[in-house]
This record gives sequence, structure tokens and C-alpha cells, in this order.
Amino acid sequence: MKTSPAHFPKIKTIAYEGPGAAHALAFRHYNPDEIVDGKSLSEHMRFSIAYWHSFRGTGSDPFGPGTIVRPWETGKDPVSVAKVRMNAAFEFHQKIRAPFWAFHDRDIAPEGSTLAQSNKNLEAVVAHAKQLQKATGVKLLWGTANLFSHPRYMCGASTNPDAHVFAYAAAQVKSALDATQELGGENYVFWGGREGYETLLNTNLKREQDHLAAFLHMAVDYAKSIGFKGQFLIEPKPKEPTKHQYDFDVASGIAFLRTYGLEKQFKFNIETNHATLAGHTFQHEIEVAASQNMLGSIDANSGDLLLGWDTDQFNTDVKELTLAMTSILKAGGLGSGGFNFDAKLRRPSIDAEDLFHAHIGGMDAYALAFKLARKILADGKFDSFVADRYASFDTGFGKDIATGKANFKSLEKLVLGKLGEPTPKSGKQEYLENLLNAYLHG
Ligand code: XLS
Ligand code: NI
Ligand code: NI
Repeated sequence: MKTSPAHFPKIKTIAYEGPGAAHALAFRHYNPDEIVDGKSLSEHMRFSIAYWHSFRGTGSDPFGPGTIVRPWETGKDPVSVAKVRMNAAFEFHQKIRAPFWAFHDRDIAPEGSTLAQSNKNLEAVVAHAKQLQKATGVKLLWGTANLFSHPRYMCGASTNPDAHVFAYAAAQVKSALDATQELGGENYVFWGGREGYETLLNTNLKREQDHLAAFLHMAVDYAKSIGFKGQFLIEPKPKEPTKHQYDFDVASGIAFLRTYGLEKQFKFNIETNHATLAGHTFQHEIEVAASQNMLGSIDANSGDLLLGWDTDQFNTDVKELTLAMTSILKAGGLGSGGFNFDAKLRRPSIDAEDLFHAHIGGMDAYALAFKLARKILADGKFDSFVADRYASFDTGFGKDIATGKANFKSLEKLVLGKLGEPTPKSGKQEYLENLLNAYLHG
């Protein structure tokens, strides 16, 4: 089967032209074929396109309708339109050279008037996606279920006060897992869209968290029963659409998973914009997950620090990404995860070409950050500074503290005796910030 090359007729496959590239539609830093440590850059980066933004996004916002009109969005039968749209998406993947995609069930296939009809639509489109994956070599990074758009989920899905809604959500995730399995998905994501609350006046917080855990246990059991080997990922976000979401950030996610005995089955999908909404840096969330060996995947985007919502912009901030990348590389990479562009065009960016500029910018920024982070880690200057900073815990009484051999009494004796008052040591933040800038700007 061939994907018809009719949807982006004016745009050729994006070529790597290096930092001095003359064309705007060219990569300056991302050379997918470049070999680094025996692996291509494409294999290192595992870039993924978010179907919902790039192929379902219309530019609508709470103040007005969509602005983006794609030529393939015509026809009466929504399942046929879904298939043609998917042809366009896979053509885009090939031209932008992104080897992975990610979807919600309802992005790829229309919701029917009954669950049975929705399942039928999904199966038809999944069969089409399977053929496209085979024809293009594009693979599925992860699947997920949209448990937040339909009005039935207005008070949550697995945390809904009505057990009937819980049951519906369970049935929907069952099919989304089947679809992900059918398409060879390497991960499955749970983002708690409306799994939170608007007001505690009508909410039993403890019961809702118990139900969320029961739901995730059912998902684990079902995945096992169908032989799904992909990694389960929680995608934390503190708020939006609800005022308070239960998976607030990675730290609260870890506490939740451990409380309910789910910590072995889940890792985290960390989204830059969700980190900043929670009052953290992107790198902070990565470090917290990595510290518990729970770093799974990245939803690559950026927020606007002047705005309090998820603006889902393409991230071109090389400094932020370089810092994040040092933490990711130190953690040993993302394993079965990848960098999924959960990012959308700005409302006035209505040209098909803008979709290319957006992803080129994101891919180049990440590839540059990857190279800078590798250099930083190879030089080891920051690492040796940090190691020195904690060196007092490597020997003597410091080692006794770290290995559990010291106690309040033994330490009191030392301080009253030969230790006395500690000598202050500089944290050298400004020196380190300058060192970082030297890597970024020479
Ligand atoms: C929304 C989330 C969502 C998840 C998938 O803020 O980022 O897009 O990635 O459900
Ligand atoms: Ni996301
Ligand atoms: Ni988001």
C-alpha cells in the first residue's frame, strides 16, 4: 500500500543542511542519520508527533472557533475522512522524518452514538493505521484514551462519583489498550484530564483516589491478560481542566503509586508545560522521576510563564532543553519512551508549512540540546563540582552518616570534641551559570 503523496505537494522531505542552512525548511542540528555512539540520531531522539494537535487541532480557543482549514477535512462519512486525514499524517511523518506517533482513541476515530459503534469506528481506523505503519515504518510511541472531552466525563472518568461513568471509562480504556496493542505501541499513557475536582464541597477526595487506583489496577490486569508488554506511564499535571488534578506532579504521582502498590508498573511521561504549571522546572520533574528510576517519556512542549494555562507551544529554548537533556542522559535515556511533540501551532499559524516550521524548530532545538548535553557530561565539570560538594560524606564520619552508622549521640560527641564549628563553603552558583553559558554560547 502506498500513501498518496498528495497532501503536502509543495513540501519535500526535510533535509539536514547543517547550522549554516540557507533554507528555512531544513534541519540545522537534527541529522537523523548521524551516528552517535553506534546509534543514529533518529534512534536516540525517538521524535513523535502528537496526532491530536497536529492533525485534529483547528486553532480554536475559548473565544473563537478554529482558524486552521486543512484540505483533506472534507467528506460526509467521518470514518472515511479519518482515514484520509491519517494518510496526510503519515505523509507528514515521512517528510518531517519523525519515526513515532501518539494518539487518543477519539482523535483517530469518531465517537459513535453507542460504545459498540465507537469501538467499530476505532477498529476500522486502527486497521488503516496498521497498514500505514507497515508502508512507512512509522511506529506507535503510545496510545491513550480521551476520558475528558465527552460530557459524560464532566465530573471525571475513574474518579467520577457515578459508578456507571467509571464502568464506561473502563470499557473505553479496554478498547484503547487493544488498539495500542494491535499497533505495537511501546507505551500506554494515563493523563488524568478530569481526574480531580472543582470543589471539595461536593467531593470525597479519599474515595476518588481509591477509585483511580482501582482503575489503574484493572488496566494493569487487562494489559497482562492480552500480553501487552508496553510501559504504562502517568502524565502528571497540576490543574486544567480541573482546578486540582490528583497526579499533580511527579512527586505526588510517586506517592500515589506507592500508596496503592502500583509503583512497579508505572513510570512517568513528563510534559514541560505541566512541570511549569506545577511551579517546577522541566529539569526538576525529570530529576525527581529519574531519582526513583521512573523516568519514562517526554511530552515535548513549552508553556508561557506569563500565562497560567497549558499553551502547548513548540519549545525552542536551548538552555532549558540542554539542562533537561543532561538529566535525561545521566539517567540513561528514555528507554521505550521518546520526545513526543505535544505542542500546537499558534492560532494564526494557518499554513500547512507552519506545521513543518514548528516541528523543525522543536527537533533542531532538542538535537542541539542533546549534543550540548553530551559535551557537558563528557567534560564532567559540573559533575565533579557536585561530587566535590558532597565529598565530606564519602569518608570518615560523613560516610558513617550516609551508611547509617552514625547517630545523634555519636555526632554530638564529635561536634563537642574535635569538629567544632563547620567552615562555610561557597555554592558558586554564578561561576556555574557562567560555565553553562560558555557551553551554550561559546
Ligand atoms: C493535556 C495533556 C494530554 C496528554 C494526553 O494537557 O498533555 O495531551 O498528553 O492525554
Ligand atoms: Ni501531554
Ligand atoms: Ni498538556
